[in-house]
Amino acid sequence: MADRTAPFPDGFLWGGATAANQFEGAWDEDGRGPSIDDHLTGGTHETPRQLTVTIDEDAWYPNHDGIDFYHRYAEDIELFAGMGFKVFRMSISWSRIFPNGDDAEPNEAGLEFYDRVFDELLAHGIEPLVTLSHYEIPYALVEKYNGWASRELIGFFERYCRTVFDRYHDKVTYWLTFNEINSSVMPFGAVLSEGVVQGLEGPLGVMDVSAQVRFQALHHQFLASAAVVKYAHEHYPELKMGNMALFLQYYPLTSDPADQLLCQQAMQKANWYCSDVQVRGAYGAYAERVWAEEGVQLHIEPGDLELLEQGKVDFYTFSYYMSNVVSVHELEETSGNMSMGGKNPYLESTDWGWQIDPTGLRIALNEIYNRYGIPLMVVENGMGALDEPDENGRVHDDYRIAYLQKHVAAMAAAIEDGVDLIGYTWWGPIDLVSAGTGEMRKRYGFIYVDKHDDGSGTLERVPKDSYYAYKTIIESNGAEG
Ligand code: BGP
Repeated sequence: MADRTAPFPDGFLWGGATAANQFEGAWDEDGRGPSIDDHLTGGTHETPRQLTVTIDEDAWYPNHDGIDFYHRYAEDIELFAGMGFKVFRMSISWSRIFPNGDDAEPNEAGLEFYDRVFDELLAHGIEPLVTLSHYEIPYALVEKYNGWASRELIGFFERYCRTVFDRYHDKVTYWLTFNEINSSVMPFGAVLSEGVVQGLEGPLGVMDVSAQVRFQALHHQFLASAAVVKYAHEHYPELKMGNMALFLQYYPLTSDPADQLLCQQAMQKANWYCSDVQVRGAYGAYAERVWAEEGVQLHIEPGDLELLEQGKVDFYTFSYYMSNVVSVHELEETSGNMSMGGKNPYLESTDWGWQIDPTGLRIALNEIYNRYGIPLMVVENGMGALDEPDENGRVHDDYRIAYLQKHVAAMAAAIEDGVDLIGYTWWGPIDLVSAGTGEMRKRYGFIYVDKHDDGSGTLERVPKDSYYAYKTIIESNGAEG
């Protein structure tokens, strides 16, 4: 891949992406309240994580420890700087700032932690990119209000966002409202994304959250997102506000027109339903059909549609891991899990059944850019794998390097297609807790962390071979590596 031409623009934002709950640890330090993730046990690919209403002293809750970024942030940022990061995506833990979500005053110790992290990043020339809500809400809001099912959350979220904008606006330019906001269009996403599980316990992903509740909660999140984008634009016009979508590129399995139609409708529901609201400021024309199919009666109050219009984002960001296949005909499952999509005979999968498809990234970039015409950023892309350190503790992850190189080549091709792509943040540049399964062994990092699924490990950080490959890519602005 050494002689790849490099269309990446000067100032392209190369970096990595994380989420507070998956790597900070220190879950109950310095006044932090528990978030929904602190009520999720560990799991595996085969056995889902369990949501427990009461935190069981004897059970293992991986998000409680994360990888201890809370105490090791200086060392970790030094390692990121060693790869040449220009940007670092992280989230603020809402319950570090407002421990119960609806508190009247913020927690100063929580605010000070993010001051220290942003200062450290800026001292290394790394731009912070901050997600305001990355799959977590204060657990007290789940208990009291059933999460985003309640319209009252809009006001609590606004207060939290105003607090952090007022505090950090001169340190952080790039902000994203909700991580993978569209994940709750699919039933599996509602727990983490919306916290709509009051009183329910059980396996993550199979909890019975009705479409009525999921779509209504999403409407509340759209309003909250629009309200804070509007606030930022009015008070701090230099800030850049983005959405964040889980992008699923769908393909029809056959040339049967019925498959093509199904594919178009899957793209509308999974991808465009949320982005149209956040980028264009209005529900798409097909939304009525989606609500009818789902049996949803959306409650829209006077003024809601005007607010959506006033809170349009400045740039579009998304995660990209895989593509999916749909068909009216019989489909083979991949990884025993149809939510991962049907099996595509042309693609290989990761150990977790995620179908690897760099060409799909080029297609997605073209589709999104030609629909919206605003700058794009890929804020998650990566490969979860079982890494085995050798006898010297080194990980030779050529599979991850190959994945990275192919996706960088796909982005280069999309830029040559005319797409305005401004950045790329690899998911989990340092090993961290998996959101879906709670595992540590599902590793994405360029940096190995000695931490295991039984909670053991020294937490020592060791660069993998991919660390040096990414460094070369960044140094050459995508021309080599
Ligand atoms: C996205 C989430 C991340 C991250 C990633 C990988 O859906 O935004 O939080 O975890 O997926 O998923 P997993 O951790 O389940 O492998």
